[in-house]
Amino acid sequence: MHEKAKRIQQMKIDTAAVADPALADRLPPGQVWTGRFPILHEGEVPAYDMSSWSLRLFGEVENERSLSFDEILHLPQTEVRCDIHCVTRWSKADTVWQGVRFRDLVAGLKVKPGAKYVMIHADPDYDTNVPLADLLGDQVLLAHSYNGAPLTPKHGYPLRLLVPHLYFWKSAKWIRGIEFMKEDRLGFWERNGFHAYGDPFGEERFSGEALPIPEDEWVRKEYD
Ligand SMILES: Nc1nc2c(c(=O)[nH]1)N[C@H]1C(S)=C(S)[C@@H](COP(=O)(O)O)O[C@H]1N2
Ligand SMILES: [Mo]
Repeated sequence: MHEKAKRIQQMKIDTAAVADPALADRLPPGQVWTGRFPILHEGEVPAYDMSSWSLRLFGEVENERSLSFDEILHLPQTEVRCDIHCVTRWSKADTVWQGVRFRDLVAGLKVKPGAKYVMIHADPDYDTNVPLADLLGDQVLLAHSYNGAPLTPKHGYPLRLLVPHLYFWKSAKWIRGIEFMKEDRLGFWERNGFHAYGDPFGEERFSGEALPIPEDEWVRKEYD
């Protein structure tokens, strides 16, 4: 096992799922399972007046538009069960989310053929870039609920992205805009040293030199 993961396991944290050998091949290198749900973000948790909230869809599309929350709830609804993997080394197995598939959301937009990348815009001042092809899969959701209940404010109420196959910083909370782009641009963490793509199984944590994130940092953060 990865040395760092082993040391983390030896810390007295809730790693109930770690002992389950059935999960072993689902754990990316350098990660440790947690039964908790850590809360991580930059800045303050935003508060919303839902009558003025909207999700703006723009850039390389024929039909730019803004959707109200109500319109999103009227799109086809999907449930996704997935593992999630944060670059600060925690992974959580079998999380269950409800929302609208990204591809169902963009179905009516007429995305232009030149659009190859997407910038997800989120509050407060957060953005992250993902290749368009990665967002079209079965498991990519605009999630409004977790375990059948609306997202809590700290986990992204009213709407967050869920891209389970990439590190969890790509799963922006409090999303407000989806921008379709011809060329790739870097988002917030990607400009600050994180990998542009972020495949957990390839351990694509950083774009250059490893950032000095203590391996047990997440254990000291808030969680529920
Ligand atoms: N808007 C916004 N979304 C964000 C972040 C952030 O700072 N701002 N942090 C990301 C990171 S690094 C992680 S690990 C996850 C954490 O989500 P959680 O708090 O629901 O566990 O949110 C991601 N989405
Ligand atoms: Mo993260």
